[in-house]
Amino acid sequence: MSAIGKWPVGKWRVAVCCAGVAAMVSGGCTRAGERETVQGEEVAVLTDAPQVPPPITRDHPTRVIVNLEVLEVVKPLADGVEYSFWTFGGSVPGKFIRVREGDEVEFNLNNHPSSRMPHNIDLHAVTGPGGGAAASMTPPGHASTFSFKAINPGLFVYHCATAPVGMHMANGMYGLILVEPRGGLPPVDREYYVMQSEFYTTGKYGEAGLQPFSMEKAIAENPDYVVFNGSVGALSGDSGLQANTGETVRLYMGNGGPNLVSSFHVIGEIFDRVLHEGGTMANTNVQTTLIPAGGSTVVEFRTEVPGTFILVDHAIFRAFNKGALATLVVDGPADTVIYSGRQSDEIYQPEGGAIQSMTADGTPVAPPPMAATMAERIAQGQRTYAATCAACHQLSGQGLAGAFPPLAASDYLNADKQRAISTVLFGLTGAVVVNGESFNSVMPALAMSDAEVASVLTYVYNNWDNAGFDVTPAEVQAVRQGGPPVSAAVSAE
Ligand code: HEC
Ligand SMILES: [Cu+2]
Repeated sequence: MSAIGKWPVGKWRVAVCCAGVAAMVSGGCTRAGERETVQGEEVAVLTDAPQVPPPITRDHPTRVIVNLEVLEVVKPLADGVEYSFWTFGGSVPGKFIRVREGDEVEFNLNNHPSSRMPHNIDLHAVTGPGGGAAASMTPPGHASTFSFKAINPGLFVYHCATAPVGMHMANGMYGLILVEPRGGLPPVDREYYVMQSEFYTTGKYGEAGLQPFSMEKAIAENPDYVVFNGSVGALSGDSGLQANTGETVRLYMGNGGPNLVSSFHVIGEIFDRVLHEGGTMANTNVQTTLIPAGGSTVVEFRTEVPGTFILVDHAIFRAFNKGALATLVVDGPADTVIYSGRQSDEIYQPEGGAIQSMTADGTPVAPPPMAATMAERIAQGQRTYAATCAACHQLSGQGLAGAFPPLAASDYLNADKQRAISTVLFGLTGAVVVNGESFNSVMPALAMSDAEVASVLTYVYNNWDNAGFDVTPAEVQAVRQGGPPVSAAVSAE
């Protein structure tokens, strides 16, 4: 793609030529309050994310007609997971709208006859009560019209504001409208539209089937999914963003919330320029930028080296456990001065390097010497317990209410030695009841040797009013050879 638009680079919305109360955001010299004449009329080009309508090349405001259709659709939220989305234009986020400062916008909101709900729209670009919400309340099979003048330039969120507002937003009703400043934005090679948002489902993350909205989780602000552009993986693999080396990329980023603030970051890139909160102020050389719920930001960067760059919410569990990941693949020749890639890989072994490790493939690293007797196992197990288990189950085995079950006097633990061994070897997920209290969480599989597992469990069994069992390495080995329980994922009790 070649340079977009016709504006001089470097003229970054600074009112250099206007004195006093000049229109700060303008490349031109029109004074604030002074109105340009509206000329002509056109129908707005609307696009689905990640595409953005072409830049506006007009040097005057016009009457822009926006036709936006509300559709309720069932679509994938993740692999095997479906959701009934309420949308502005058929997908999440809603269509991107692009107008120019000073434009008069005639807004037609059409609610498809197949909808079950009335909907409306509150555009943050509107100066007027409710941002147009009351004027645009539209029952299924109806169409409403209102108009507004785009007074302030910037990147604005729009969303449905029909009660219950939170639910309409949580179901996908938000998008972005860009009001370009009079002088336009500096040209770039690529522009993309990305919007972060959360979904609250009755099932856990990844639970298959059509998932209903969970009002309870939404009120608790505890989403199962945090995604870019409406679903897990919407912007990765073949659908990821693309660029070539040496290009400038501009991302129009929105955050539909409904609850969370995004700590937006691109792994391996630095934002050369950020239009803070989608307004006029430009910050430079930024690593991570905040996008408020119901807010936006514009980031720009130059692609210097090829590779895959990952867009994340740097509240990082959202990225790796809830879906907030997208990719930008940059093609082109390498520049080893800017980034060398791996230059060497040698063994590093500091003295006494008995580092506790939880390796991905489960292979234990550097097993400690074998404890021969039960007493030795208890002694050795105490150290392992403090180093590995206490972080979650606490030093005296009392656990943490609501999060980690107790190991002290645990009926679950004492009922079944093999099951306890299996828990440490293979991990445990799903609902378990310990001493009458239920837990439904995840214990990770811990990469430990047979001897370590034997020791730590012998220690646990011989403390805190537990059953006093001895657990030998041979017993652990037998359970290991049997493999993880078939229903490891749904597990126990
Ligand atoms: C990262 C946190 C974490 C660590 C570390 C951890 N556990 Fe757990 N453990 C849990 C959670 C969470 C559960 C409950 C899992 C569920 O809800 O399905 C659990 C359950 C158990 C249970 C069964 C329930 C009970 O209370 O009797 C046993 C036994 C157990 N852990 C032993 C251990 C031992 C021994 C270690 C150390 C070698 C250990 N755990 C390390 C989080 C942890
Ligand atoms: Cu709605």
